[in-house]
Amino acid sequence: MTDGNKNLLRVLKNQMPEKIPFWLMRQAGRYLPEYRELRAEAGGFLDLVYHSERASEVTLQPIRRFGMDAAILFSDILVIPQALGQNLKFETGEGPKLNALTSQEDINNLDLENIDDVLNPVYETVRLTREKLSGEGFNNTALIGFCGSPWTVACYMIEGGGSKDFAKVKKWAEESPDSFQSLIDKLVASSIHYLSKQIEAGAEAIQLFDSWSGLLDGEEDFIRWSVEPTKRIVNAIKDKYPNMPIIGFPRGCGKNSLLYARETGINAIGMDYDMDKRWAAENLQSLVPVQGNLHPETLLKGGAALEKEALEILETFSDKPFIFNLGHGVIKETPPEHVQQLTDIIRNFER
Ligand code: 1CP
Repeated sequence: MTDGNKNLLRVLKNQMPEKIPFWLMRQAGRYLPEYRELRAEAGGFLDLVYHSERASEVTLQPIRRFGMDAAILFSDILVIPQALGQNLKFETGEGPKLNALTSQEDINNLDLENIDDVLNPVYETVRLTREKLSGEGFNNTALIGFCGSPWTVACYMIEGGGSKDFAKVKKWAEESPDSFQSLIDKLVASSIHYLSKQIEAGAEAIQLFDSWSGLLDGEEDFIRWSVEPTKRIVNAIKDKYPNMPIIGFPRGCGKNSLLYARETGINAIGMDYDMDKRWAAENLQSLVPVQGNLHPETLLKGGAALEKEALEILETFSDKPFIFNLGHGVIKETPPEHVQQLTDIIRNFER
């Protein structure tokens, strides 16, 4: 099978393969015992990310068990801040911790020139994973590369980690938009470089994670900080690689997703679990193929609840190009058997 015929890539070209493709955000991770084992061998999370051989194994683990239609590179959106020179740590049981940016000088000090010194192992992971996918006969599984969208990455860089209200980044963007823009510009440039290198190493599609775009509730802010930077990245990638499909995931942005789908140039849009399915099928899916949006807690529950919601999603979206996914990442307590149950439901579904 030639690569462009993989079911997931066909949907991204707005086609309707017979079977609905699926993958799950955070499909590689702590809910899998084989992941926990490799993670313990590696030491820390970042040791796993920058160890190309182990990272490629982790990427393939869910594919070997469940045969998803996409493997997603095992890395993190925060490797970009680290590559730009910001200190990054993952403490066990907690989220990421960065030395928060607090001044324009901190932004000026971010160094774009040497990011590959840090990121080279990630490109090697992509290359190795692609090689193993075909070596192991996963000829219908596409390899997805990714990065965080500039707004979301900036959120972590300014807050110094996750946050309840993201007050610091909102204040910076509102009170000093030109200064904030200079950070966004650096993130746009580094993302274009980073994605280009992933594509050259073998990524067959790209996903942009804008996990915090929902904080930008006003249309003007949403356009300036989510839509515009995304559009610049999409344009630059499409200039170099015209056929490279790009999925955008503007989480939590509700009806602003229409603006995002119309203006950014992405090929498909990820829907979070709060997205109203009927509304999305009528309004969003007529613009671009959609991906989503099973609630990760329903996957955690399994059983009849899982069957009901999964079938509802399949029935709602299967008339037009559609990729089944979750509305956010797999929860770490999820029993792998529930992922198998979901796999069977999707594979047995006939449109
Ligand atoms: O202990 C562990 O093993 C770490 C848990 C973990 C994992 C498995 C983190 C820490 N990152 C990852 C991998 C990861 N992160 C992937 C790999 C591919 C896959 O999906 O299977 C991807 C695509 C990401 C992307 C990512 N990292 C996002 C965007 C998606 C989302 O969740 O909204 C974000 C926001 C991050 C930051 C991050 N990394 C890790 C955590 C716990 C977080 C969230 C921090 C927070 O907001 O509190």
